[in-house]
Amino acid sequence: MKLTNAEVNQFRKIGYISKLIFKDSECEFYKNNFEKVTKICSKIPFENKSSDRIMNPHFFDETSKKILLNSNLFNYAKQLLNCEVYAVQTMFFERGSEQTFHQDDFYLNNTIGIWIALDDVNELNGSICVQMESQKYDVIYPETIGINNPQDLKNEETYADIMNSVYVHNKKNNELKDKIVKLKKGYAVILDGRLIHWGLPVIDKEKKRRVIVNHYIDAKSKWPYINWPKYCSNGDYKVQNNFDKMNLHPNKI
Ligand SMILES: O=C(O)CCC(=O)C(=O)O
Repeated sequence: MKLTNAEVNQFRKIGYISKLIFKDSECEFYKNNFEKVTKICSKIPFENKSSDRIMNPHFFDETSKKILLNSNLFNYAKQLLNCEVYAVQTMFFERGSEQTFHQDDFYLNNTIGIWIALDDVNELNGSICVQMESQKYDVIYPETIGINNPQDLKNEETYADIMNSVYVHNKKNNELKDKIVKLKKGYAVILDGRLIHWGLPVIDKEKKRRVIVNHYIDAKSKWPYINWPKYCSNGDYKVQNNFDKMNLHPNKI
């Protein structure tokens, strides 16, 4: 399947689109799967676990890999980046992350993110928010601010401060507006890697909001991570050094 011209134009204009990806029954199937994945992850001593998400479940979970390699999603990324792509990252969130302002291109060079809601998402359970059209203005790359390894979490505070100023500048000087992402389950937002977005506060802490995020990059993107595989659409992968399926955030460069 391909995106329509109207969808592509909308994406170019505001930096994102929403799109139906999964039927209700598929959402239920995936939620069950990720309940199992979460249990596995809590019991097994994976390296580099994150506290607010499961990083790269496709390393060990076949269902996550199938979602990453879903041909429609691959094709959307190809169409929007207008080049050959690799699938590189999956993330599973059980709850909102409340992550600060960021652009995914900081972490993954020239990327498309596909953020898929398995539950209805809104302000209550901590959806994300986007700054519309911010993909047309300043983009902060690691090299712009002298950061060698963007995946090294010790740089997060410096990066968050800088992104805060970019967001405020865009709002004041370019009059950019925020948009809260509210989706019915099964829908996704497809995000330009340069679009500023963030995790909203979770108002109802009891409420889960299960979300899967896939990332695709331009096949010519910089890729300094020597132990992190890049997947082709047929499931073959390339890795420079060694793919260790137990290391969920292989950030060595
Ligand atoms: O879902 C979230 O809370 C944050 C996810 C996000 O911003 C991202 O995937 O880049």
